[in-house]
Amino acid sequence: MRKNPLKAAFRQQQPIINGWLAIPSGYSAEIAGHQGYDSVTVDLQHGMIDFASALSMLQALSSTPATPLARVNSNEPAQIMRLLDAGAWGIICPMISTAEQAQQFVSACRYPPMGTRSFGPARALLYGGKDYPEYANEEILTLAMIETREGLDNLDAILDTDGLDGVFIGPNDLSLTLTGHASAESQHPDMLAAVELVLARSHAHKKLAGIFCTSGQAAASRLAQGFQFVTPANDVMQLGRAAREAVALARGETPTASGTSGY
Ligand code: 3PY
Ligand code: MG
Repeated sequence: MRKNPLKAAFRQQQPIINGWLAIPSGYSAEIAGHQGYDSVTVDLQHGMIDFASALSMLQALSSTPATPLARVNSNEPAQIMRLLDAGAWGIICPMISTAEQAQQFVSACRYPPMGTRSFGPARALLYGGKDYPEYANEEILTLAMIETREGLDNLDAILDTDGLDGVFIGPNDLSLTLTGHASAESQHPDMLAAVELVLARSHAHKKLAGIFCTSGQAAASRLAQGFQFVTPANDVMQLGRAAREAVALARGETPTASGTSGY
C-alpha cells in the first residue's frame, strides 16, 4: 500500500504543512497540491463541497505530491467510510467532545477487528495499491478536532483513544465556546491557556498536535510553539488576499488586511 508520509513525518518530528480547500474544484485542488504542502484537506464541513466535488478533488490531489485528507461534516460513519473509499489518506473529524465520540470516529476509519469500517475500498485501491485493505488500518491518519469546552474537559480521555493519531484545534469554534467570539488568532487568556493545554497534553500522550491558522506567519509561530501540523489559511482566504493585493497594487494603493467579504 502507498505509505502515508504524514505518519513518518510525525514519527520523525517533521512539521506537516497542510493546505485547506473550501472551493469545490478539482482544478484548484490540483493547483494547491503543487504548492509544496505536505497534505491538503478537502473540507466538507464548511467548504462548499459535496461528495462528487470531493471525489474529483481527491483525484486531482492524487496527481500531486500532497497527501489527500478530508474533513467530514460531522462524526458520521457513512460519510467517513465513503471518503476513505474515495481515497482520503486521513480524516479530520470536527466537534469531538467525548472519548465515546473519539472511539466512534476512529472505529469508522478502521477495518475489523480494530473497528467497524465496512469493506469496499473502491478508489482507495487505485491510489493505494491492491494490498490497501491489509495496511489501511496502519496508514490512515485520524485527527479529532478539539473545539468545544467539553472536548477540552475530556481531552485526556480523547487522547487516550486507541488508534487516534492526534488532535486538531479548531480555534474559531474553540474561542467561540470559551469567549463568545469566533477568532482563529484570539489572544484571550482563556484561549491561550486552552491552546497550551492541548499542546502539552498531546505531547504527554505522544499524539500529534495540530491547529488551523490564518496565515503563513501564524502557522510558523504555531510550529515554533510546538505544534506539528498547521494549516496556513484556506484557499478562500488566500484567493481573497491575492486578489485584493493585486487590485490595490494596480490602483497604487496599500492592500487592506481584510476585504469587504471578511476574507
Ligand atoms: C475552527 O476554527 O473552528 C475550524 O473548524 C477551522 O476550520
Ligand atoms: Mg470549527
